[in-house]
Amino acid sequence: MHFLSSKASRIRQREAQRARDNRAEIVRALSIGQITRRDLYKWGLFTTTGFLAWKNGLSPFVRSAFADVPTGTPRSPLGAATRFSQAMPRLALQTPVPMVRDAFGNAQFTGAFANERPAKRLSYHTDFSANPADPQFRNPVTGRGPIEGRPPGEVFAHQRWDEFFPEVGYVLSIAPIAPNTKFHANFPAAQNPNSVWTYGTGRFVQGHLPPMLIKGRYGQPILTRVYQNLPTNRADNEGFGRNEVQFHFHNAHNGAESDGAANVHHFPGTFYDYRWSTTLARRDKINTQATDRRASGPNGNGGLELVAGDFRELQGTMWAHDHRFFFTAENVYKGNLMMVNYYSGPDRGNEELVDGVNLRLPSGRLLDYGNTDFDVNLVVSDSAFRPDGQLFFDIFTTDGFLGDVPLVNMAYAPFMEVLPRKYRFRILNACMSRFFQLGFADANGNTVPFKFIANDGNLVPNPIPSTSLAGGTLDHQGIAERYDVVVDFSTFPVGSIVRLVNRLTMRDDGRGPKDALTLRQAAALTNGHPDDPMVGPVLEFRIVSSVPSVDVPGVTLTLANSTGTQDRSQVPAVLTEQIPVVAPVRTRVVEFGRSGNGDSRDPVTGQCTPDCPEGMPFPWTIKINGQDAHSMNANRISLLIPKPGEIEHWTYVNGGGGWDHPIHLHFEEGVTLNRGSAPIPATERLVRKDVWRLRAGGLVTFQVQFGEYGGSYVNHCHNTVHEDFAMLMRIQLLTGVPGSPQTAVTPTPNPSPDGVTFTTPEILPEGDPRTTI
Ligand SMILES: [Cu+2]
Repeated sequence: MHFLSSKASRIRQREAQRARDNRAEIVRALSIGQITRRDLYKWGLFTTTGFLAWKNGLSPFVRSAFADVPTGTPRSPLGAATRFSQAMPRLALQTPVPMVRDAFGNAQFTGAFANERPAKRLSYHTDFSANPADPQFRNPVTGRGPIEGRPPGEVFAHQRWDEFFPEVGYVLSIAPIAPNTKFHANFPAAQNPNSVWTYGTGRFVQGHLPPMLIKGRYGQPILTRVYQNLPTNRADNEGFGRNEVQFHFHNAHNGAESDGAANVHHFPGTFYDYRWSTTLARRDKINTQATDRRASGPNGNGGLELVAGDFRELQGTMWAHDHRFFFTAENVYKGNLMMVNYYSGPDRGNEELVDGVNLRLPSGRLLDYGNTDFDVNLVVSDSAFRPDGQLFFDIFTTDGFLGDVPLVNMAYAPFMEVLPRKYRFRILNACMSRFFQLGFADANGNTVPFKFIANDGNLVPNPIPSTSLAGGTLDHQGIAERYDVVVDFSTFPVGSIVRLVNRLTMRDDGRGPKDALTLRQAAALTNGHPDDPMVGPVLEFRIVSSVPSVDVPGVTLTLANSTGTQDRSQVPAVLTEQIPVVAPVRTRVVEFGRSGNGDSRDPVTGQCTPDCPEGMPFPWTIKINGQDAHSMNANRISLLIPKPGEIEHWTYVNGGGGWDHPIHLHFEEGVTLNRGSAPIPATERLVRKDVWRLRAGGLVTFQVQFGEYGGSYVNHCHNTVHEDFAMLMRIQLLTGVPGSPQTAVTPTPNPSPDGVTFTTPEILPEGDPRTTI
C-alpha cells in the first residue's frame, strides 16, 4: 500500500488520463478498421506478451507507472454518487409461460409468447439447410443464413427430448441497453446503447438492468429461447464486446447442444433454443425408479415431484453467461449474464413447510417454493468507466482486468433494507479477473458471524460456522464461484447497519490475490481503499422494522409477521451427504500454465477456430498428462471421456509463475480429494465444486464422473481474460445414451453468418484413453 501526496496524485492522475486517451484513440481506430493489430506490432507498440508497450504515454497499464488501481486505469468518474445511497435492485425475476406439446412433438409457447414458432428437437437450421430458398427459415434481420443458431442435424438435436420435454418457456433477447440506464442516478452519464449489452424480456427488445433471475425446479424442464438483437455492424460496440454470443448455463446438467460452449455462437437476427433439462445427475445409475423423496423438485402445490438420480447431486445457486470463445470477458463484462436458482425437495425455498425432506433454509413462506423475501442473490462485480462515464474495458490486457467501481446486482455500492432475522445470501463473484475475500462487519468493524451452507451451488454436508474460518470471513472467492451463506440479523436493533466487506487486495502485476486486510481494517475504508476502491465495504444492510415483500407484491413483512418466532427458517446440522470416494477407473493430470506462443491457430491456414482477435498472442496454455502445451482451439479435443459412469480422479496443477487460476469444469462437479501438501480449505471439504482456485503453485485432485448426456464441452480458467487468451480446452464426452450421436466424437461446428459447417477435430492422444494406457 502506498499513499501519495495530493499533488503527486494529481500529476499521476493527469498522466494516467493522457495515457488512456492515447490508448482510447487506438482502440477506436482498431474498432473502425483504420489500423490493425499487425500495425501495432510493426510500430513496436504491442509486445509478444500481449501488452501495449509503454511509449509516449501510450499505455496506462504499465504496472506501477501511473496506476491508481491495480490494472492501472485512471479512477472512474463517479459524479456526485456516493456509496450506500441507492437501494439495491433485486434481480429481475422472469415469469415463464407453459409449453405444450403439439401434434408433431414440438413444444409450443403459450400466453404472451403464443405467437412464437414452436421449439423443436432438431434446430431450424436443419430446415434452412434443406430449404435454403424458403424465407421462413432465413435470418429476418440480415437475410443471410438460418434463423436458429443451433447447428443442424441429429448431433445438435436436443438430447432426450421426449424424456425431458420442456414444460415452461422463456423468450429473451440479448440486446443493447435501454435508454437512460445508469449504474447510479448520480453517475455522470447514462450508458450508450452499445456500452452495455444485456437481456430483455421478449423478442428483439432492448436490454434492461438489473440482471435477470430465473427460478427452475427439478422435474420441470425449461426452454430458453435467446434472440440475438445486437448490432449487425461489429464495430458498433463502444470499443469492446463481440456481436456474436453463445449462452452458457454454469453449471447444471445439460446436453452439450444447450451448454452454450460447444463453439455454437450465433449472430444478430437469429435465435438459439437452449433446453435446460433440470436433469438430476446419475439418473441412469442411482435411484433410477425415482423412489428417494430427497431426489425431487417442488410440484408447486405443497408436494414433491420425485425424479430419478442422486440427491447428493442436487444443485441450487447457478448462473448463466456468454461464452463466445476469445470474447467471453468482453461480453460478460458488458452485461451478458444472469442468475438461475434451481429448487429441489430439500432446498425448497420455503422456510415453513415440514415434510421430512425440506431443509427449511431462510427464504420466506408466501410462495410454495422459490421464496426470495429472505433468500437474496448478490451478483458482486467490479467495473470501470471512461471519463465520459461510459463503461470501459481494456481489450489489450492478456493478464486480467480489474475495475475500481464496486457493483452489486450491477448497481453502484447500494444498500439493502433487511429485517432482524435470518437471511440467505447467494453470492456470485461476477468479476472478470478479481478475487474477493468477503465478510460481514457491523458499524464498529466487528465481525458478524454467518454460516456457510453451499459452495458453487452444492450444499455442504454440514453448515460451517464463520467462527471456524480464518479471520471470521469467507475464503478467497474466485471468478464464477458461488458462496451461499446465512446471516442472522436478529441480534441487531432496528436502525443498525451491517456491511458486506471485501478484505482482499490484488497484486499490481495481476497475478492474483496479494494481501488480506483484517475485516476491521477493510470495514473502516468506508469509501474504499485509496489504492483500490474495490477493497472495503461494497454493500450496506440496514436493519429496519418493515420491508415490502418481493414474492407477493402488496404484502408488508414486519417485525410481527417475519421475525422472532415468526422466522420459521432453520439451518439444520445436516444438509446433505458426501459422495463416496472410490478407487478411480483412471487418473488424469491437467496443467494450466503460461508457456507462451500458444497454438490456437491452425499451422496451415493460420486461422483460429473460431476466428480469433487478429494478431493477438496466446500466452496461456494447458498440458495433458505432461505432454505438449496447447492453447484453445475448438477443433482440438484435449480430453476424451470414453463412456458414461466411469469414476475418474483428475489433478489440476498450477503451472507456476505466481498466478492464480480459478478453473471451471463444465457439466459435472467434482469432490475435492486433496490439495497436494496444503490442507483442503474448510469450505471445500467433502463438497462438490465446479470452480477450483489453484492458488500460486498449488494443485487440486478431485473425483468426477460423467453421464446421461454427451457431446462437446470445455474446461478452462475462469479469469475470463486468461480464458480468452486462450486457457481453455475442449472435452469430448462419449457419454450419451446408447444409440445416440453422443456416443461418437462430435464434428466441430464452425458458425458463420451464412450457417454452420463442420470440420473433423484433432484428438490429442494423451487425452484419449482409447489410445493410451
Ligand atoms: Cu487463469
